[in-house]
Amino acid sequence: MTSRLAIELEDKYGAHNYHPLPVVLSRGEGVFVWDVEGKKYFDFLSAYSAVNQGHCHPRIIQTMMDQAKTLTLTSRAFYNDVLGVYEKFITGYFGYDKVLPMNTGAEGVETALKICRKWAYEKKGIPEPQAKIIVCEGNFHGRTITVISMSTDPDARSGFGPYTPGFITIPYNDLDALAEALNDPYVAGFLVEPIQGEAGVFVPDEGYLSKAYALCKEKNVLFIADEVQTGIARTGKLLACDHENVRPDMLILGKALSGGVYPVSAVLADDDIMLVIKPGQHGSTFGGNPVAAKVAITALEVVRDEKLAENAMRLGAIFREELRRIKSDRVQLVRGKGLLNAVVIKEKNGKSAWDICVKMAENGLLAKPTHGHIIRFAPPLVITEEQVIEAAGIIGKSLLEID
Ligand code: IF1
Repeated sequence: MTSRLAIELEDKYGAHNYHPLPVVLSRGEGVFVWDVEGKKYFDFLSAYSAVNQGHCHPRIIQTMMDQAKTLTLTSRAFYNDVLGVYEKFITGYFGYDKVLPMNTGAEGVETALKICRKWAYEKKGIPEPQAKIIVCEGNFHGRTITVISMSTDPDARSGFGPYTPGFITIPYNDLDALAEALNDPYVAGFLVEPIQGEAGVFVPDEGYLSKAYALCKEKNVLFIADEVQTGIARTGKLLACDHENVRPDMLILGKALSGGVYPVSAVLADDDIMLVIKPGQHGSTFGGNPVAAKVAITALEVVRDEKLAENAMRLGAIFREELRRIKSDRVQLVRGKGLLNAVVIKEKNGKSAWDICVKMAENGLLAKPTHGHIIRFAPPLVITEEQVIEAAGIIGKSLLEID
């Protein structure tokens, strides 16, 4: 296999729903990936924060292989001997009564929306089907029809109508707008990313989450956190909500819940919310399968045993400091939390963030532009201080070379 052939094959036989950087990867280990020609790169995307534990983490892979040889899937028509153990583990880990296991992040979001609506009718007393859920401009929660119905991004949304009704959109990081929207008695939930990822790692003002939570409580509205990207140690705490000591009424996890080896997502909530769902009302063929359950336990153990949240917190600060030292007027702004960071890039001489990413790839570091002028930097959390400094050097060098 060569890079050229792999790209030709994808172009000819795959739907054109992505526009990847021209790099063809064939192997990964820790913070590094290698292309088919053997060139080594720092991975500063981490599969959009799915491989927080590093590529092919030996403990996670061993767990997966052991379970794959034993029992892979039973469906939920029967019990299996792993799911309950996982459910006990994850609810203890995050401090909730119950978990509902799914596969992808978008399914986790859909699940939370369904639970929220049902809770609205059965517990809050909103007349069916009038429940509304507040969402934020610039959100990214996945790709299903209902999820894109909440989107304000034309690329994600246009051409896919008719849309699912029942959402109120307000600006992100705007407590007055939230307070105003919460005056509607038919509001059941507020769905929010603690840091907006796709919007370009948009970090809200300090106090936004805790005040938003308090406003929701005043109106008996569920605070639903989409921590699919920000959760599992990425931002320097186990959950991004932990920075403000907010405990969401519903917590959505995905991506790094499996360390990026398998699609595993989950919704966590307490009994008064979760138990509105009765047998037959929601589920998934693969959700909660034994491989997923075992893999997720080990992936979460690795986060704790290797102190990945602490590492992300410490090295994130060093990384941003290094980025701010880069002497290039292309760097307009460095922002982020823990190891979820972004640089806002000034476009000039016809060279955009995309060209910088191509240059960084040449120099051995992979990252992806978002919205044309922002580059997200999110390495696996197993990265070391020396590697962070070396990587920042590659970024700086690439920025200087592009001009
Ligand atoms: C793609 C972005 C990241 C997410 C949050 C739910 C989901 C995601 C907060 C859905 C997924 C992805 C999917 C990926 C690109 C990506 C992304 F750039 F679009 F915004 F990570 F930053 N909630 N995020 O970020 O999870 O169903 O994909 O498992 O290619 O669409 P999923």
